[in-house]
Amino acid sequence: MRITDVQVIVTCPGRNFVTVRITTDDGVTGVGDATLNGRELAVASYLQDHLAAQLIGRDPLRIDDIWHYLYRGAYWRRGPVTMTAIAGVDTALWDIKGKVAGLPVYQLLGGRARDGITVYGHASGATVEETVEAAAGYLSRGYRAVRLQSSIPGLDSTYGIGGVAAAGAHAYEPADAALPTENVWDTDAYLAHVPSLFEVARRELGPTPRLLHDVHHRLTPNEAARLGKELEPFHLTWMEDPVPAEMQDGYRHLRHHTTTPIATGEVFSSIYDCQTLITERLIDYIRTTVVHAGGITHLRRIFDLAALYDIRSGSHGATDLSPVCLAAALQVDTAIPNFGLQEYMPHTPETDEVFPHSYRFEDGLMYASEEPGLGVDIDLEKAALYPYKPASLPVNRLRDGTMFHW
Ligand code: CS2
Ligand code: MG
Repeated sequence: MRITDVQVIVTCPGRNFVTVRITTDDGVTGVGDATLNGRELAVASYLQDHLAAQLIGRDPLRIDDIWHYLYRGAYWRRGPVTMTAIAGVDTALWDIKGKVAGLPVYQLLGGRARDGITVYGHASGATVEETVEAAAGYLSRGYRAVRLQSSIPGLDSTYGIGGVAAAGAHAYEPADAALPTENVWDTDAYLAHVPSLFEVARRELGPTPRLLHDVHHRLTPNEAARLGKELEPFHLTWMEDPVPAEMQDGYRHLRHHTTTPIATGEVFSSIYDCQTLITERLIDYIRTTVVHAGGITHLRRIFDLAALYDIRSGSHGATDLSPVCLAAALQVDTAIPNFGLQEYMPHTPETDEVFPHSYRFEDGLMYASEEPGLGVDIDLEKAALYPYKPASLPVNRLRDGTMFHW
Protein backbone atom coordinates (compact mmCIF):
# COMPACT_ATOMS: atom_id res chain seq x y z
CA MET A 1 0.00 0.00 0.00
CA ARG A 2 1.37 3.44 -0.92
CA ILE A 3 0.33 7.10 -0.43
CA THR A 4 -0.49 8.58 -3.83
CA ASP A 5 -2.00 11.96 -2.97
CA VAL A 6 -1.99 14.50 -0.13
CA GLN A 7 -4.59 17.27 -0.30
CA VAL A 8 -4.71 20.27 2.05
CA ILE A 9 -8.21 21.75 2.08
CA VAL A 10 -8.89 25.17 3.63
CA THR A 11 -12.59 25.86 4.02
CA CYS A 12 -14.58 28.45 5.96
CA PRO A 13 -18.16 27.32 6.81
CA GLY A 14 -18.54 30.14 9.33
CA ARG A 15 -14.92 29.84 10.47
CA ASN A 16 -11.69 28.58 8.87
CA PHE A 17 -10.65 24.91 9.04
CA VAL A 18 -7.63 23.15 7.55
CA THR A 19 -8.04 19.48 6.64
CA VAL A 20 -5.48 16.96 5.39
CA ARG A 21 -6.89 14.30 3.04
CA ILE A 22 -4.55 11.42 2.16
CA THR A 23 -5.32 8.98 -0.68
CA THR A 24 -3.65 5.58 -1.18
CA ASP A 25 -3.06 3.49 -4.30
CA ASP A 26 -6.02 1.23 -3.51
CA GLY A 27 -8.34 4.20 -3.13
CA VAL A 28 -8.59 4.26 0.68
CA THR A 29 -8.64 7.87 1.96
CA GLY A 30 -8.11 9.31 5.42
CA VAL A 31 -8.70 12.78 6.89
CA GLY A 32 -7.01 14.76 9.64
CA ASP A 33 -7.72 18.15 11.23
CA ALA A 34 -4.84 20.66 10.95
CA THR A 35 -6.62 23.83 12.07
CA LEU A 36 -4.67 26.39 14.12
CA ASN A 37 -7.08 29.20 14.94
CA GLY A 38 -5.87 32.51 13.49
CA ARG A 39 -2.77 30.88 11.92
CA GLU A 40 -4.46 28.44 9.52
CA LEU A 41 -2.46 29.33 6.39
CA ALA A 42 0.85 28.82 8.21
CA VAL A 43 -0.09 25.18 8.79
CA ALA A 44 -1.60 24.78 5.30
CA SER A 45 1.67 25.97 3.78
CA TYR A 46 3.76 23.77 6.09
CA LEU A 47 1.75 20.81 4.88
CA GLN A 48 1.51 21.53 1.17
CA ASP A 49 4.88 23.23 0.67
CA HIS A 50 7.04 21.12 3.00
CA LEU A 51 5.42 17.79 3.90
CA ALA A 52 3.15 16.60 1.06
CA ALA A 53 5.94 15.64 -1.36
CA GLN A 54 7.76 13.74 1.43
CA LEU A 55 4.71 11.53 1.98
CA ILE A 56 4.06 10.40 -1.59
CA GLY A 57 5.09 6.77 -2.09
CA ARG A 58 5.27 5.94 1.65
CA ASP A 59 3.44 3.05 3.29
CA PRO A 60 0.50 4.72 5.12
CA LEU A 61 0.35 1.88 7.68
CA ARG A 62 3.79 2.83 9.06
CA ILE A 63 2.16 5.51 11.22
CA ASP A 64 4.78 5.75 13.96
CA ASP A 65 7.68 5.72 11.50
CA ILE A 66 6.07 8.54 9.51
CA TRP A 67 5.38 10.44 12.74
CA HIS A 68 9.05 10.28 13.70
CA TYR A 69 10.14 11.03 10.15
CA LEU A 70 8.12 14.28 10.25
CA TYR A 71 9.11 15.12 13.84
CA ARG A 72 12.83 14.30 13.80
CA GLY A 73 13.14 15.18 10.15
CA ALA A 74 11.95 18.74 10.78
CA TYR A 75 15.07 19.56 12.81
CA TRP A 76 13.11 22.58 14.13
CA ARG A 77 11.03 20.51 16.51
CA ARG A 78 7.82 21.13 18.50
CA GLY A 79 5.69 24.29 18.37
CA PRO A 80 2.04 24.72 17.36
CA VAL A 81 2.52 24.99 13.58
CA THR A 82 4.82 21.98 13.22
CA MET A 83 2.83 19.76 15.58
CA THR A 84 -0.55 20.72 14.12
CA ALA A 85 0.75 19.82 10.65
CA ILE A 86 2.07 16.49 11.94
CA ALA A 87 -1.25 15.96 13.73
CA GLY A 88 -3.21 16.35 10.50
CA VAL A 89 -1.11 13.73 8.74
CA ASP A 90 -1.08 11.35 11.72
CA THR A 91 -4.84 11.51 12.19
CA ALA A 92 -5.44 10.81 8.49
CA LEU A 93 -3.13 7.76 8.69
CA TRP A 94 -5.07 6.36 11.68
CA ASP A 95 -8.27 6.88 9.68
CA ILE A 96 -6.76 4.85 6.82
CA LYS A 97 -5.50 2.12 9.14
CA GLY A 98 -8.93 1.75 10.72
CA LYS A 99 -10.56 1.48 7.30
CA VAL A 100 -8.01 -1.12 6.17
CA ALA A 101 -8.56 -3.10 9.40
CA GLY A 102 -12.34 -2.68 9.16
CA LEU A 103 -12.40 -1.34 12.74
CA PRO A 104 -13.15 2.00 14.45
CA VAL A 105 -9.82 3.49 15.59
CA TYR A 106 -10.61 3.01 19.29
CA GLN A 107 -10.40 -0.74 18.68
CA LEU A 108 -6.82 -0.26 17.47
CA LEU A 109 -6.01 1.71 20.65
CA GLY A 110 -6.90 -1.10 23.04
CA GLY A 111 -10.67 -1.30 22.68
CA ARG A 112 -13.58 0.21 24.55
CA ALA A 113 -12.80 1.37 28.12
CA ARG A 114 -16.17 3.09 28.77
CA ASP A 115 -19.73 3.15 27.51
CA GLY A 116 -19.92 6.85 26.69
CA ILE A 117 -17.83 10.01 26.81
CA THR A 118 -18.86 12.55 29.46
CA VAL A 119 -18.78 16.03 27.92
CA TYR A 120 -19.12 19.56 29.23
CA GLY A 121 -20.88 22.48 27.58
CA HIS A 122 -20.24 26.24 27.63
CA ALA A 123 -22.69 28.32 29.68
CA SER A 124 -22.20 32.08 29.46
CA GLY A 125 -24.16 35.23 30.15
CA ALA A 126 -24.07 38.98 30.54
CA THR A 127 -24.87 38.58 34.24
CA VAL A 128 -24.35 35.96 36.93
CA GLU A 129 -28.07 35.14 36.84
CA GLU A 130 -28.05 34.72 33.05
CA THR A 131 -24.97 32.51 33.21
CA VAL A 132 -26.43 30.29 35.92
CA GLU A 133 -29.69 30.08 33.98
CA ALA A 134 -27.73 29.00 30.88
CA ALA A 135 -25.95 26.38 32.98
CA ALA A 136 -29.29 25.09 34.24
CA GLY A 137 -30.33 24.78 30.60
CA TYR A 138 -27.36 22.52 29.85
CA LEU A 139 -28.13 20.36 32.88
CA SER A 140 -31.76 20.06 31.77
CA ARG A 141 -30.48 18.77 28.41
CA GLY A 142 -28.63 15.99 30.17
CA TYR A 143 -25.13 17.50 30.50
CA ARG A 144 -23.41 16.42 33.70
CA ALA A 145 -20.72 19.09 33.50
CA VAL A 146 -20.87 22.76 32.52
CA ARG A 147 -18.31 25.53 32.15
CA LEU A 148 -19.50 28.92 33.42
CA GLN A 149 -18.14 32.20 32.04
CA SER A 150 -19.90 35.48 32.77
CA SER A 151 -19.28 39.07 31.76
CA ILE A 152 -17.21 41.05 34.22
CA PRO A 153 -18.85 44.19 35.61
CA GLY A 154 -17.15 47.23 34.12
CA LEU A 155 -15.65 45.37 31.13
CA ASP A 156 -17.27 45.59 27.68
CA SER A 157 -16.17 42.10 26.72
CA THR A 158 -14.20 39.20 28.10
CA TYR A 159 -13.25 35.66 27.14
CA GLY A 160 -16.07 33.25 26.54
CA ILE A 161 -18.82 35.84 26.09
CA GLY A 162 -19.72 36.95 22.54
CA GLY A 163 -18.81 40.59 21.90
CA VAL A 164 -20.40 43.35 23.95
CA ALA A 165 -22.61 41.34 26.23
CA ALA A 166 -25.93 42.24 24.73
CA ALA A 167 -28.81 40.00 25.77
CA GLY A 168 -28.72 36.82 23.72
CA ALA A 169 -25.50 37.71 21.87
CA HIS A 170 -23.49 34.98 23.50
CA ALA A 171 -22.70 32.89 20.46
CA TYR A 172 -19.01 33.03 21.25
CA GLU A 173 -16.83 32.33 18.22
CA PRO A 174 -13.11 33.09 18.46
CA ALA A 175 -11.25 34.43 15.41
CA ASP A 176 -14.31 36.09 13.88
CA ALA A 177 -12.63 39.34 12.78
CA ALA A 178 -10.06 39.86 9.99
CA LEU A 179 -7.80 41.92 12.25
CA PRO A 180 -7.54 41.30 16.01
CA THR A 181 -10.25 43.09 17.94
CA GLU A 182 -8.83 44.73 21.06
CA ASN A 183 -10.46 43.80 24.34
CA VAL A 184 -9.81 45.64 27.62
CA TRP A 185 -8.97 43.54 30.69
CA ASP A 186 -9.02 44.31 34.41
CA THR A 187 -7.73 41.55 36.68
CA ASP A 188 -9.01 43.21 39.88
CA ALA A 189 -12.54 43.42 38.46
CA TYR A 190 -12.30 39.76 37.39
CA LEU A 191 -11.03 38.51 40.75
CA ALA A 192 -13.70 40.50 42.60
CA HIS A 193 -16.44 38.96 40.45
CA VAL A 194 -15.77 35.27 39.80
CA PRO A 195 -16.31 33.88 43.33
CA SER A 196 -19.82 35.37 43.36
CA LEU A 197 -20.59 33.58 40.09
CA PHE A 198 -19.90 30.20 41.65
CA GLU A 199 -21.52 31.05 44.97
CA VAL A 200 -24.78 31.71 43.11
CA ALA A 201 -24.24 28.73 40.81
CA ARG A 202 -23.84 26.30 43.69
CA ARG A 203 -26.82 27.81 45.54
CA GLU A 204 -29.05 27.51 42.47
CA LEU A 205 -27.72 24.29 40.89
CA GLY A 206 -26.90 22.29 44.02
CA PRO A 207 -23.76 20.33 44.98
CA THR A 208 -23.84 17.62 42.30
CA PRO A 209 -23.28 19.21 38.86
CA ARG A 210 -19.66 19.39 37.77
CA LEU A 211 -18.84 23.08 37.34
CA LEU A 212 -15.76 24.37 35.51
CA HIS A 213 -14.22 27.75 34.77
CA ASP A 214 -11.65 28.92 32.24
CA VAL A 215 -9.32 31.64 33.53
CA HIS A 216 -7.78 31.72 30.06
CA HIS A 217 -4.14 32.36 30.95
CA ARG A 218 -4.71 35.68 32.69
CA LEU A 219 -3.49 35.50 36.28
CA THR A 220 -0.13 35.54 38.00
CA PRO A 221 0.57 32.44 40.07
CA ASN A 222 -0.29 34.31 43.26
CA GLU A 223 -3.52 35.77 41.83
CA ALA A 224 -4.44 32.25 40.69
CA ALA A 225 -3.68 30.93 44.17
CA ARG A 226 -6.03 33.55 45.63
CA LEU A 227 -8.80 32.65 43.19
CA GLY A 228 -8.30 28.92 43.72
CA LYS A 229 -8.63 29.37 47.49
CA GLU A 230 -11.75 31.52 47.14
CA LEU A 231 -13.36 28.92 44.84
CA GLU A 232 -12.64 25.97 47.17
CA PRO A 233 -16.05 26.10 48.92
CA PHE A 234 -17.75 25.60 45.52
CA HIS A 235 -15.85 22.43 44.62
CA LEU A 236 -15.18 23.12 40.94
CA THR A 237 -14.22 20.19 38.73
CA TRP A 238 -11.45 22.40 37.42
CA MET A 239 -10.02 25.90 37.12
CA GLU A 240 -8.57 26.03 33.63
CA ASP A 241 -5.43 27.75 32.36
CA PRO A 242 -5.01 29.79 35.56
CA VAL A 243 -1.62 31.13 34.48
CA PRO A 244 0.09 31.46 31.07
CA ALA A 245 1.25 27.99 29.98
CA GLU A 246 4.90 28.96 29.71
CA MET A 247 4.91 29.92 33.40
CA GLN A 248 5.15 26.27 34.41
CA ASP A 249 7.09 26.88 37.63
CA GLY A 250 4.18 29.12 38.64
CA TYR A 251 2.06 25.99 38.97
CA ARG A 252 4.23 24.86 41.92
CA HIS A 253 3.30 28.04 43.80
CA LEU A 254 -0.36 27.67 42.84
CA ARG A 255 -0.45 24.00 43.84
CA HIS A 256 0.84 24.74 47.34
CA HIS A 257 -1.99 27.18 48.03
CA THR A 258 -5.18 25.61 46.80
CA THR A 259 -6.98 22.29 46.36
CA THR A 260 -9.14 23.60 43.52
CA PRO A 261 -8.37 21.16 40.70
CA ILE A 262 -6.31 22.56 37.83
CA ALA A 263 -6.59 21.84 34.10
CA THR A 264 -4.24 23.09 31.43
CA GLY A 265 -2.73 22.07 28.13
CA GLU A 266 -4.86 23.18 25.19
CA VAL A 267 -2.01 25.36 23.92
CA PHE A 268 0.60 22.62 24.47
CA SER A 269 1.91 20.89 21.36
CA SER A 270 4.10 18.12 22.76
CA ILE A 271 4.67 15.82 25.73
CA TYR A 272 7.68 17.92 26.62
CA ASP A 273 5.40 20.91 27.27
CA CYS A 274 3.51 18.98 29.96
CA GLN A 275 6.19 16.61 31.29
CA THR A 276 7.00 18.63 34.45
CA LEU A 277 3.37 19.48 35.19
CA ILE A 278 2.48 15.78 34.96
CA THR A 279 5.47 14.19 36.71
CA GLU A 280 5.26 16.70 39.61
CA ARG A 281 1.45 16.30 39.80
CA LEU A 282 0.99 20.05 39.42
CA ILE A 283 -2.27 19.58 37.49
CA ASP A 284 -5.32 17.32 37.71
CA TYR A 285 -6.40 17.30 34.04
CA ILE A 286 -4.34 17.56 30.87
CA ARG A 287 -6.20 19.34 28.06
CA THR A 288 -4.08 18.44 25.07
CA THR A 289 -6.00 17.14 22.08
CA VAL A 290 -5.50 15.46 18.74
CA VAL A 291 -5.16 18.49 16.46
CA HIS A 292 -2.56 20.52 18.39
CA ALA A 293 -0.56 17.80 20.18
CA GLY A 294 0.86 15.85 17.26
CA GLY A 295 -2.15 13.67 16.45
CA ILE A 296 -3.46 10.42 17.93
CA THR A 297 0.01 8.87 18.12
CA HIS A 298 1.52 11.60 20.32
CA LEU A 299 -1.64 12.36 22.28
CA ARG A 300 -1.77 8.74 23.35
CA ARG A 301 1.76 9.04 24.72
CA ILE A 302 0.81 12.15 26.71
CA PHE A 303 -2.24 10.44 28.21
CA ASP A 304 -0.22 7.32 29.05
CA LEU A 305 2.35 9.45 30.91
CA ALA A 306 -0.49 11.25 32.71
CA ALA A 307 -2.05 7.92 33.71
CA LEU A 308 1.11 7.03 35.67
CA TYR A 309 0.42 10.08 37.89
CA ASP A 310 -3.36 9.70 38.20
CA ILE A 311 -3.92 12.71 35.95
CA ARG A 312 -6.96 12.53 33.69
CA SER A 313 -7.64 13.77 30.20
CA GLY A 314 -9.81 16.84 29.65
CA SER A 315 -9.33 17.47 25.95
CA HIS A 316 -9.97 20.83 24.36
CA GLY A 317 -12.98 20.82 22.06
CA ALA A 318 -13.90 24.37 21.04
CA THR A 319 -15.57 25.02 17.69
CA ASP A 320 -12.24 26.10 16.17
CA LEU A 321 -11.28 22.42 16.27
CA SER A 322 -13.06 20.74 13.37
CA PRO A 323 -15.44 17.77 13.50
CA VAL A 324 -12.50 15.71 12.21
CA CYS A 325 -10.61 16.49 15.44
CA LEU A 326 -13.69 15.79 17.57
CA ALA A 327 -14.29 12.45 15.80
CA ALA A 328 -10.66 11.46 16.48
CA ALA A 329 -10.72 12.75 20.05
CA LEU A 330 -13.80 10.65 20.82
CA GLN A 331 -11.99 7.55 19.54
CA VAL A 332 -9.09 8.27 21.93
CA ASP A 333 -11.50 9.17 24.78
CA THR A 334 -13.23 5.80 24.29
CA ALA A 335 -10.03 3.79 24.69
CA ILE A 336 -7.76 5.46 27.28
CA PRO A 337 -7.91 4.30 30.92
CA ASN A 338 -7.59 7.82 32.39
CA PHE A 339 -10.36 9.67 30.59
CA GLY A 340 -11.67 12.67 32.52
CA LEU A 341 -13.89 14.98 30.45
CA GLN A 342 -14.30 16.05 26.83
CA GLU A 343 -15.10 19.66 25.93
CA TYR A 344 -18.00 19.81 23.48
CA MET A 345 -19.17 22.90 21.60
CA PRO A 346 -21.60 21.81 18.83
CA HIS A 347 -20.48 23.02 15.40
CA THR A 348 -22.72 25.04 13.09
CA PRO A 349 -25.03 23.18 10.64
CA GLU A 350 -22.87 24.41 7.72
CA THR A 351 -19.77 22.95 9.37
CA ASP A 352 -21.51 19.63 10.00
CA GLU A 353 -22.55 19.54 6.32
CA VAL A 354 -18.94 20.03 5.20
CA PHE A 355 -17.75 17.35 7.65
CA PRO A 356 -20.32 14.51 7.68
CA HIS A 357 -19.76 12.30 10.74
CA SER A 358 -21.38 9.54 12.76
CA TYR A 359 -20.40 10.49 16.33
CA ARG A 360 -23.41 11.50 18.39
CA PHE A 361 -24.52 13.27 21.59
CA GLU A 362 -27.14 11.71 23.83
CA ASP A 363 -28.11 12.64 27.40
CA GLY A 364 -24.82 14.24 28.41
CA LEU A 365 -22.61 11.62 26.80
CA MET A 366 -21.01 11.41 23.37
CA TYR A 367 -20.43 8.21 21.43
CA ALA A 368 -17.58 7.73 18.99
CA SER A 369 -18.37 6.36 15.54
CA GLU A 370 -18.44 2.56 15.15
CA GLU A 371 -17.55 2.83 11.45
CA PRO A 372 -14.08 1.68 10.29
CA GLY A 373 -11.60 4.51 10.80
CA LEU A 374 -12.67 7.79 12.45
CA GLY A 375 -16.24 7.93 11.12
CA VAL A 376 -15.88 11.42 9.64
CA ASP A 377 -15.11 12.82 6.19
CA ILE A 378 -14.88 16.08 4.28
CA ASP A 379 -17.36 16.82 1.48
CA LEU A 380 -15.03 18.41 -1.08
CA GLU A 381 -17.83 20.04 -3.08
CA LYS A 382 -19.40 21.64 -0.02
CA ALA A 383 -15.97 22.64 1.31
CA ALA A 384 -15.30 24.49 -1.95
CA LEU A 385 -18.38 26.65 -1.34
CA TYR A 386 -16.67 28.34 1.63
CA PRO A 387 -13.36 30.00 0.67
CA TYR A 388 -10.84 31.02 3.30
CA LYS A 389 -11.58 34.27 5.14
CA PRO A 390 -8.76 36.14 6.96
CA ALA A 391 -9.54 35.91 10.68
CA SER A 392 -7.61 36.59 13.87
CA LEU A 393 -8.15 35.93 17.52
CA PRO A 394 -8.77 39.00 19.72
CA VAL A 395 -6.00 40.62 21.75
CA ASN A 396 -6.17 42.02 25.26
CA ARG A 397 -4.86 45.25 26.73
CA LEU A 398 -5.08 46.48 30.32
CA ARG A 399 -6.95 49.70 31.00
CA ASP A 400 -3.68 51.65 30.76
CA GLY A 401 -3.01 50.15 27.30
CA THR A 402 -0.48 47.54 28.39
CA MET A 403 -0.52 44.52 26.06
CA PHE A 404 -1.80 41.55 28.06
CA HIS A 405 -2.77 37.85 27.65
CA TRP A 406 -5.94 37.07 25.71
C1 CS2 B 1 -10.99 28.00 25.13
C2 CS2 B 1 -11.00 28.12 23.63
O1 CS2 B 1 -12.50 26.22 24.80
C3 CS2 B 1 -11.63 26.69 25.55
O2 CS2 B 1 -11.28 26.19 26.61
O3 CS2 B 1 -9.76 28.17 25.73
O4 CS2 B 1 -12.22 28.70 23.27
C4 CS2 B 1 -9.88 28.95 23.03
O5 CS2 B 1 -10.05 30.30 23.40
C5 CS2 B 1 -9.95 28.83 21.52
O6 CS2 B 1 -9.94 27.47 21.17
C6 CS2 B 1 -8.77 29.55 20.89
O7 CS2 B 1 -8.80 29.35 19.49
MG1 MG C 1 -9.60 27.02 27.49
